[in-house]
Order: sequence, then structure tokens, then C-alpha cells
Amino acid sequence: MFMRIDHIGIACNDLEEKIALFSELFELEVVAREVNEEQGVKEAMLRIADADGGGSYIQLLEPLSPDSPVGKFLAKRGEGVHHVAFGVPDVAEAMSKIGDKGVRLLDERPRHGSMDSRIAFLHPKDVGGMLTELVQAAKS
Ligand code: V0V
Ligand code: CO
Repeated sequence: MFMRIDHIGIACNDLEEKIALFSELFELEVVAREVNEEQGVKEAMLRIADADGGGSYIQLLEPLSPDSPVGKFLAKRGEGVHHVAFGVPDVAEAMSKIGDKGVRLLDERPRHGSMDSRIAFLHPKDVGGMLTELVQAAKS
């Protein structure tokens, strides 16, 4: 299956503080910011690279509430890597192919993601302990 790394999601207590840290350390540019109520996050995308099939990013995530996925993660594990997102050409097709292999899909259908992408999550327990996101980037 064609895949690339679209982004690494990092759980943060303070989004602005971590934007300052990552942009200073690695000279990354913030290319998008969004509040995603459905996912319970306030997030920022910092560009690592551009490519024809879609770029790659660090995604910094601050929870909107303690009972959201990122809020619970922070309470349990503290700040750090929260998920890895694979870029795929067609998220619905990737969901069905991976679902057929017995991996639990956390979404029945694709959801709205950062920068108008379409996203779906796979259960971490079925992917070696890694919360995995599938991303179909918006057409540019
Ligand atoms: C939980 N677990 C993880 C994990 N979160 N393992 C690895 N990475 C993570 N991030 C483990 C946890 O330690 C438990 O293992 C087990 O999975 C079940 O977790 P839980 O605490 O009982 O359950 P919840 O209620 O915390 O749910 C966990 C899941 C939930 C993964 C099901 O967080 C979820 O549905 N996430 C998908 C949505 C999401 O994360 N959205 C925020 C990013 P033990 O202790 O039983 O061994 S939004 C985003 O990326 C956007 C918008 C974008 O990219 O555009
Ligand atoms: Co993400």
C-alpha cells in the first residue's frame, strides 16, 4: 500500500509554549492552526517538508477538555508523542483494507482533519501500541 508519514502528533499542555519550542529548535514554520471540536483539540501544523503527494508535519495538540482523547492521554502519560499519521491516497479504501486484516477502526467513516484532510484512527492495541491515523490530504 502506498503510504508516507504525514505527521507526528505531539500532546502538549500548552500549545503556544510548544509552538515556540519546536519552531525555535528546528526552524519550522506554522502553516495551519485549527480548533477541532469533534476531536477535542486545539492544534497547529509545523511544516517539515513539501512533496507532490502531500507534505509532512509535526502536529502539536492541546486538549479542549480533560475527558478528550488528548486530555486523557496527558493525564495518564504526560506530554509526548501521541500518534503517527500515515498519508494515503484514499482514506476510505485504506480503512477497508486494514479493517479486513482485523485491525479495529476507531472511526466508522472518515472525519474532518487538519487542513481539510479526511482522517480515521486505528486502535493502538492492534498496531503495536501506536495510535495510528490515516490521512487523505486535501487536493491542492
Ligand atoms: C490510549 N492508549 C494509547 C494511546 N491512547 N496507546 C498509544 N497511544 C495513544 N495515544 C492505550 C491506553 O494506554 C490503554 O492501554 C488503551 O490504549 C485504551 O485506552 P483508554 O485510556 O482505556 O481509552 P481512551 O478512552 O483513552 O481511548 C483511547 C483511544 C482514543 C485511542 C481509543 O484516544 C481515541 O479514540 N483516539 C482517536 C482520536 C484522537 O486521538 N484524536 C485526537 C487527535 P492499557 O492502559 O489498557 O494498556 S486529532 C488529530 O490528530 C487531528 C484533528 C488531525 O490529525 O487532523
Ligand atoms: Co493527527
